[in-house]
Amino acid sequence: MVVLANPPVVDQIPLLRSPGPRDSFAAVPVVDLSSPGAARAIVDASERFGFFKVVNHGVAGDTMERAETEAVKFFAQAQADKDRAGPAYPPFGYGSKRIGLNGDMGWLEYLLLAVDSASLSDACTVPAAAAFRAALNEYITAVRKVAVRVLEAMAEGLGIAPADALSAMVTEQGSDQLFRVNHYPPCPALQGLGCSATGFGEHTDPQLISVLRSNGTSGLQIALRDGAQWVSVPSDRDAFFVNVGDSLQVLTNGRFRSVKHRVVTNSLMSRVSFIYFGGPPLAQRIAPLPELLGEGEESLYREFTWGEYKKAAYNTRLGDNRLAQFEKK
Ligand code: GA4
Repeated sequence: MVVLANPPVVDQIPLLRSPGPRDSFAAVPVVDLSSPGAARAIVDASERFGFFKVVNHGVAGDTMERAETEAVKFFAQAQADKDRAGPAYPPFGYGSKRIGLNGDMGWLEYLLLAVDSASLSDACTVPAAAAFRAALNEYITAVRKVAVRVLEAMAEGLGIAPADALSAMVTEQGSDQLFRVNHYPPCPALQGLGCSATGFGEHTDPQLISVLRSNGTSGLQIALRDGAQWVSVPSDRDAFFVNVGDSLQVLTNGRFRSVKHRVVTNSLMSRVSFIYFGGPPLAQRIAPLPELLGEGEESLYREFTWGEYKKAAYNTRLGDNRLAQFEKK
């Protein structure tokens, strides 16, 4: 038995086996967004993994750096000052360790923010600092363009018309876009013990796609073969990582898979990540696109709206299979 001199404060947070070098996902699909083969590569990666990395995306390094610098400053504040920007529920703001409404915990603190059009919603008064807001708005405008290009490439690769059939869902008036800034502080108490604190437990994202960028600290892992194997994704601060979400799995009738992922904390270094979640308006019907249904092929899912799915999602635990209740038996 291991007896710790100073028991860590991680007692409510599940531990995970620390990733070793052999768990690294060297084969993460890389999509060059500026190349003519991007559409094909995106469809291929979305079918195989529901996950890929995007390079040559055209977003200036400065835009990413500024947002990161401001985020680091925000999280470096005294706890009492950060708490004034909370709670995260309802509906938006700063949160620490608690994820969702049903008891999930992770070794992180975060900002959960609403996006209107291409910037933070005015209704979302957090963060208050003008420099941080400006940096986030610049970043959000840029990352949203990447999301739109990826969704347009998906439509092209899938042979769906019009070109904005998917991207319009996340850009039209009333689209339910979210933005999240996560800070995973190091967890030195577990150093050398062969296990790490769970930063963000395993889950799939409910939206169409999520676009993530992190600093140079790794920690993101994705599940291969429906969870039979977890692999760590080497960090790349110059790239974006795209996850297929549950809604896109349904829109493609299961052809694209929403990828299970999680974050493991580092024992020595902070991880900071930004995630843009592209969701549709609440009234959007989520059902397979007719062009993607073969002759006589039926939807694998009961019909629902994004609003219904979102409501159901907030009644689940993070690791639950949220689509299961919408599958046709
Ligand atoms: C996962 C993806 C996004 O981070 C998120 C998360 C949301 C939350 O943190 O409030 C949820 C989670 C996420 C899915 C199930 C519910 C809702 C926590 C939770 C237990 C913002 C989202 O949209 O869904």
